[in-house]
Amino acid sequence: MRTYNLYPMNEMYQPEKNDKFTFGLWTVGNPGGDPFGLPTREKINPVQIVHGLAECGAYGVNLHDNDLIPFGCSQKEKQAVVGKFKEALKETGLKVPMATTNLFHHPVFKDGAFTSSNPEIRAFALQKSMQSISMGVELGAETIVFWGGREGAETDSGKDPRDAIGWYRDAINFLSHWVNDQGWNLKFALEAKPNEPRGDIYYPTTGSMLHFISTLDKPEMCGVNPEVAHENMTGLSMVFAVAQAMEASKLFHIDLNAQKIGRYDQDLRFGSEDIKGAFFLVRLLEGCGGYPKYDGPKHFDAHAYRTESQEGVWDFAKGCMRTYKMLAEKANSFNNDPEVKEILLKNHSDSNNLSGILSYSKENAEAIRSMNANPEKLSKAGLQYEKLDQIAVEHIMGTR
Ligand SMILES: [Mn+2]
Repeated sequence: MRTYNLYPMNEMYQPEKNDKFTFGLWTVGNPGGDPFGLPTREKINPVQIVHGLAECGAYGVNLHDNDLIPFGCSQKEKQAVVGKFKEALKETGLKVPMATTNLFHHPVFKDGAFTSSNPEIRAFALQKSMQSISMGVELGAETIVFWGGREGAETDSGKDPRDAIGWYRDAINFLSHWVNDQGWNLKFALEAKPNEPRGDIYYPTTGSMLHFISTLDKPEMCGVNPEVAHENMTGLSMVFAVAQAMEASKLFHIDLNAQKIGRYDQDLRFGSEDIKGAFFLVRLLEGCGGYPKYDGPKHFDAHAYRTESQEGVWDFAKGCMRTYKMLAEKANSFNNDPEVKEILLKNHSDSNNLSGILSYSKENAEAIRSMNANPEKLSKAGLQYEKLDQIAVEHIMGTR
């Protein structure tokens, strides 16, 4: 097993293939347009993106169907574009671990795709998803992400949300049965977002997605794709969302970026906001507390500031990966800090050997009922979280 400090300083944070760092075509390919202004840099084509990402040290590239092939293009055009893309993948060794379907850009999806009131549009959304999944399989994708950007409403006068929720379930069930019938071994990763572009979106959080999965025909094939920005938009904890997904063995994919709480979806460079939140997230993903590490792709779903030229886009991409590796190193040093270990050991000690009676049996219920508890004494101890948190800050800042 490699340890970071075996390497000279300047090579310590170089991305490696087994880091499984990935970027979407739409992330480094983002030309800097926003709802108020035109693009600020040239659009680069998918083949150039593949070569650029390979030079940066990324492991893979992800895509929406329409990032690669324009909406409504002919079969012949499609084959030519996909052929060139596959050639670039072969030349660079880049993988396509994840594919997804654009069910939000075209006006036909203005009132939802899987949750459109119009069954004809719901059927078209299925057809587009099937084509997109087929292309993903052709490119080697193992995970299909579903982000329902238009699956929501500005007003609840138009449809009953219970219908919409049911239609979404019908669609995921349909596609999971279809994938199964094709003999493909794919995973579906469902991505939540509270709002934007819709006023409100159904299944607004990772927690609501986790419950939704338990209602599906093939729950074993479905997990979640939490995004830092999406959880933070609601003011919720990304660490808690990811922990719940990991504990349920449902973290199938992850979208790393940064976000100021309560704003529009900023998709900032990973670690550029809330560095302590990013630290505890990386610590979770890298394995801590006796739990294994997450070993799926780590996808940076973010884009460079609008102020940047193409050079700045690659600065952005390298920055995402470098910050992840720096935080992984800091998380490791925090976990191995003797003072951290000592405080945690003390707070978690079971000196009266009580953990055995905390799972239910009739005997344990009787033991709990007749226990001589002393809440006054128990409330006296300070937990030293001030010290623990400061130690975390010192590790992040590099002073410890
Ligand atoms: Mn986002």
